[in-house]
Amino acid sequence: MQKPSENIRLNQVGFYPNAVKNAFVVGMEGQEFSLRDVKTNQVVLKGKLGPILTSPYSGKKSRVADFSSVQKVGKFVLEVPSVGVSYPFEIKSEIHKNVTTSAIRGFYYQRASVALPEKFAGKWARPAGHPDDNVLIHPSAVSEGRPEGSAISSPRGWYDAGDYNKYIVNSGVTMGTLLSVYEDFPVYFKNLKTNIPESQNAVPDLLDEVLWNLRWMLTMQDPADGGVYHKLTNPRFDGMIMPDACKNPRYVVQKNTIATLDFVAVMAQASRVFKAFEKQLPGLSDSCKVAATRGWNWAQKNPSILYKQNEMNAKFDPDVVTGGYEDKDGSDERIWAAAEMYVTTKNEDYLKNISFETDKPMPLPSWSQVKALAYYTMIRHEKQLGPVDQQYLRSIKKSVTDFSDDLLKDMEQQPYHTVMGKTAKDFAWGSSAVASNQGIALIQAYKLTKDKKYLDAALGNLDYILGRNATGYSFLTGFGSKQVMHPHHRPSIADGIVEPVPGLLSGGPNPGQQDKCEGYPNKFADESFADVDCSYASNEIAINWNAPFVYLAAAMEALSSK
Ligand code: 9MR
Ligand code: 9MR
Repeated sequence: MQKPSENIRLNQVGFYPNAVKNAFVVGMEGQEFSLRDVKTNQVVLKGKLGPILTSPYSGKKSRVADFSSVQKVGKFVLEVPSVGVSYPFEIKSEIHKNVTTSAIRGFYYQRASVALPEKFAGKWARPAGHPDDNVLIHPSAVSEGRPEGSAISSPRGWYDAGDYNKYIVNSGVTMGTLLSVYEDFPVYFKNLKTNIPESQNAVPDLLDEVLWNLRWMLTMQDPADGGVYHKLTNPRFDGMIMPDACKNPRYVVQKNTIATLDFVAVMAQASRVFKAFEKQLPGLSDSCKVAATRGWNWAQKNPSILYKQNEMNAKFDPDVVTGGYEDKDGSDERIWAAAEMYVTTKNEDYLKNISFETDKPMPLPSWSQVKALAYYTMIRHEKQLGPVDQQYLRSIKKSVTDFSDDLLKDMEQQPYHTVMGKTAKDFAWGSSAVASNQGIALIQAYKLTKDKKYLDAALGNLDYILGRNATGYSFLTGFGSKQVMHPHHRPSIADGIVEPVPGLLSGGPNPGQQDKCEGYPNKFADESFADVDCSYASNEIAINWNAPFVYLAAAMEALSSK
């Protein structure tokens, strides 16, 4: 068979039978396309390419091949005379099931303090690393009963990203997103198995995975006063070595308001979710609520302690130069924590002095911006909220649908007909998470309106991540014909295995190119991606990117099975 052309861009995994199905042909060659069934060699559809579209970043031309009318299950290729043939792809139900389970398993591979046996990790099995049972109190973090140089035990948790540190702020948005996909689609997760050590127990696998990080987070709260440490970290990043080879000392550093509020929100939400598993996990829900309440009280007493790494390093030794996650504005974390506390406890005091700020446009979630998570939670639990809440709810719902309507505007003029990439700021560090979080907002709008246009656009962003984009890559490791092979991910670099650890979402195009790596094709925002392992600015993986991807893929699976 002909070698596939890189100029035909499409979801390299495939399509649901009754979904919109688009491929994009880059360049001006060709006029017509045909869809061929690989097994029977029959052409099942002939069509014409759509009007010329132009990338606002590179000026490159593209045209759509719309084969939505083909609902036949099977394996296909798209052929465009004088361009070539596409990568093969499938049309079938549950097309993103493996993508979903693999992306959840991505978290399993990020587990700290435990060995990953072959039974669960396959050829990526590895010994335990970072036991974190002797973590030093950094001088920035001393408190009553925890003097400098004393040690605590703070095992488990997920490695944040390509590095091996564990950061509370980034755990916040990650856990909030994973708990939310569970709350939004509990039936879907009830029987979804991901082949992890806990798969045989009576708790859904997604929640078992979440527990691995939840139990770590609980150890990050200072028992003396309820404040929460910013991170558990080396002073400087480990080398490009396997977890078990890492021997650097680890510290917990400075408690602060934003980390504490993120912790509060997660614990309040977890308390709600795990309430239903009281039999399997006795006391957990209550422990989470107690931890959340203590954290909330600490944050009330300490409303504006910010984490500023350079200032900390000027005062204390050793210097800490790992990921900063320095957020200067805690107002959104306060809104999120308040909303989660309120929904869990039904105590209206938590909403005192809280404005949902719906007069401003809804901001997309990220590690430093969590206001929308509060909106989603209020909407999700609307039936349990009292009549006083209806006024908030109306404006919150409007924020979500307004945001989504803005996303949809001019979508058909975009070079890949995706909402992702309409504005240059979409191509931030971790742009794959921008695409995923846009997808979540659209799914929220769909849930509110039942208007399928939002769902189609969300699926378009999933297509974007799996290959319908200006780079031609599928950004989830292990999936697609043109795969990411060299993510900035220490185990993938150090394990001697050709394939990277699967189920991890690469950051994606980022014209900032802060890593100054060689390998970027150019500076165009939508193409600024380098599949080289030095490229932490475009090709790292991170838990806060995997989580919204899990949400998007799982939601599409759950909603398309209806
Ligand atoms: O590996 C680190 C990655 O996780 C971070 O995102 C990135 C930016 O903070 O830093 C990486 O570490 C690099 C460090 O910043 C500079 N020296 C080389 C390190 C490995 O590439
Ligand atoms: O995702 C973070 C991005 O928004 C920041 O611009 C960048 C530089 O501060 O840091 C990213 O987070 C990294 C963290 O600091 C350390 N672990 C790896 C994270 C992903 O690159």
